[in-house]
Amino acid sequence: MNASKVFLVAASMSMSAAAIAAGAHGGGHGAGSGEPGKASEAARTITVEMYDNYYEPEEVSVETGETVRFVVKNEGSLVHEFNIGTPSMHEGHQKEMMMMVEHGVIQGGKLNHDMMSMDMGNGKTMKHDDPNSVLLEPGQSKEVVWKFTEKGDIEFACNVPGHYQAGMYGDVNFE
Ligand SMILES: [Cu+2]
Repeated sequence: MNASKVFLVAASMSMSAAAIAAGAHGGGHGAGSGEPGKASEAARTITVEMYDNYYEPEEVSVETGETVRFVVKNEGSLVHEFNIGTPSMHEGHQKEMMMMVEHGVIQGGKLNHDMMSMDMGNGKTMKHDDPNSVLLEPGQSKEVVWKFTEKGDIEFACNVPGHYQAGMYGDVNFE
């Protein structure tokens, strides 16, 4: 085998590995940022406080493969979200959140729970119960247990309309 052939084989191998990785990322909500974690596997708890419109802490550091229990508290006066995802996932979710505001599900500092469980006519609801996020009224507190399966461009963000744009997001740094 000459040198150029070796290079071709190596290139096609790395390309197929990339294609497999891309395929694994093509799944549903939460794909690309990790997966729901088991509380029993979380070695660490990070408390995240939400204010109008920022997080405390502003960023977190995790290890690849680590499961973290986030205790999220809304200390602000508006409804806020804590959502773990890639920037493009957040962008997509912001459209859904805009719809929630338009339908009166999110009303400033309140959530309309009746409206959230109402059938939107296609068998879907605006329940907002994805494992990678919580949507909280002022004073509420909930947990998100998340496993950071691989290194990536991941942020925690609030996708209530205008909040991300106001700077309500933070980086997940991989050690
Ligand atoms: Cu917010």
